[in-house]
Amino acid sequence: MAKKTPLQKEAILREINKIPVKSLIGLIKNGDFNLDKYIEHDLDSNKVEEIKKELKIIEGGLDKKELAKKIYKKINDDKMIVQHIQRHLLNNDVTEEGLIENCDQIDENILEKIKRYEGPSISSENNKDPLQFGTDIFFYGKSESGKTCVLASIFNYGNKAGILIDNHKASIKGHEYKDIIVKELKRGILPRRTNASIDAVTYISTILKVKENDHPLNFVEMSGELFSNAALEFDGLDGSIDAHGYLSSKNKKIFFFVIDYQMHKDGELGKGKTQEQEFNAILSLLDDYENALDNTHCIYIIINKSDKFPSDCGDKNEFAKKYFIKNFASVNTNLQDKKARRKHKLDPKNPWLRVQHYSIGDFIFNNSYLINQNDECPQRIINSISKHTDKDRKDGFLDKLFGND
Ligand SMILES: Nc1nc2c(ncn2[C@@H]2O[C@H](COP(=O)(O)OP(=O)(O)OP(=O)(O)O)[C@@H](O)[C@H]2O)c(=O)[nH]1
Ligand SMILES: [Mg+2]
Repeated sequence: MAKKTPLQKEAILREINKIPVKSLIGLIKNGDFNLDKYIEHDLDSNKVEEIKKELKIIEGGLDKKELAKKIYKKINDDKMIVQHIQRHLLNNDVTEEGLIENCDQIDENILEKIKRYEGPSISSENNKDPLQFGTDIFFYGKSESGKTCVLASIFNYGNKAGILIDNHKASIKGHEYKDIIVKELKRGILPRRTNASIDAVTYISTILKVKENDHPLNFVEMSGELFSNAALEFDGLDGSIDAHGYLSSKNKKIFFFVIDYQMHKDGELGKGKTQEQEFNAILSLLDDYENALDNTHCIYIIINKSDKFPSDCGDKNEFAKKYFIKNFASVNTNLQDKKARRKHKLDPKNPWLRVQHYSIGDFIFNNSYLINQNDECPQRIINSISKHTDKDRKDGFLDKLFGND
């Protein structure tokens, strides 16, 4: 077998846990890698054991000190996630004292958190209830752009501030899901990827109370992959964008287009369309839902993960606006065009299009563990939503809800 090129090696190490053990052994025999390299790149421990057995590598044969050094470096370079650090600790690849001594971010307190870390425990499930009367809030954006995190952070802040009250008459499954992701977020644990199936599309019904006014809201949770699949299907037959008919409901709407700043800055390395291409595709699909757009209070462009903005970026919302206009020019033109076409229907006091930065807080360990929650972002967004939905009150929307008309 010909030796792998450095690029091929890099690709293999990136996807190490997807490669069959047999091939991994072949690569060692071929002289491309040694087992240390695999361990350093977080190969699952059971696979490591299999390889050791096969190659009769005995414990102690590996240079433990060298391996530990590489692990500490990876942690310090912010390239290792909390689950992998925990596993290296369990495998005795590193010691507790070694972590504290050699890793800048790890002290006694963080070490305890690593030891006690448990992954996220729940996935969203369709709640089967029909959508409640209120304003529906949709999140669109690529997988991993941070939609579920934004949702959890809004609820976390809203509950803490006492302004989001569960509407238990509906969306029981949605509430169960929301309660758990919020509880876990408080402990630094981030939600798992939302399943890319219509069945995982759910909503959480809540009442936003501002100045003793009630604003009923339905937050719709959906996976980015489902959104990507919808963006690929242009024949109009694909129902994923209108899962459970939520998009075509008569309710008023708010859209969050979540743009992953970090993904864009890193060069959109993932497979499939870029974020810009996907948003344009989604906007074309939304053309089939004229009513939804006509009934839309606001489209928020969320430039997400703003904790990764340059430290000298100045005002984050200004930076986000400029970033969007410069780097997502075609999406901006597309949206401006949609806005111009319904100019006469729009609320002159509240912009139909808003660009906002968002960050759920401060992270450590390659964005896998949240150490501080940001309250400013959810507060600003909730405030803004309440201004848009205030118009519903003036239009008698709530009277309809409570049957007073
Ligand atoms: N730096 C930073 N990273 C974030 C932030 N929010 C989310 N992340 C990272 O992005 C990852 C994905 O977040 P999710 O909310 O699960 O993404 P999603 O868009 O819901 O993904 P799908 O469910 O697959 O569509 C998280 O696990 C974090 O690592 C943020 O504010 N800042
Ligand atoms: Mg999600």
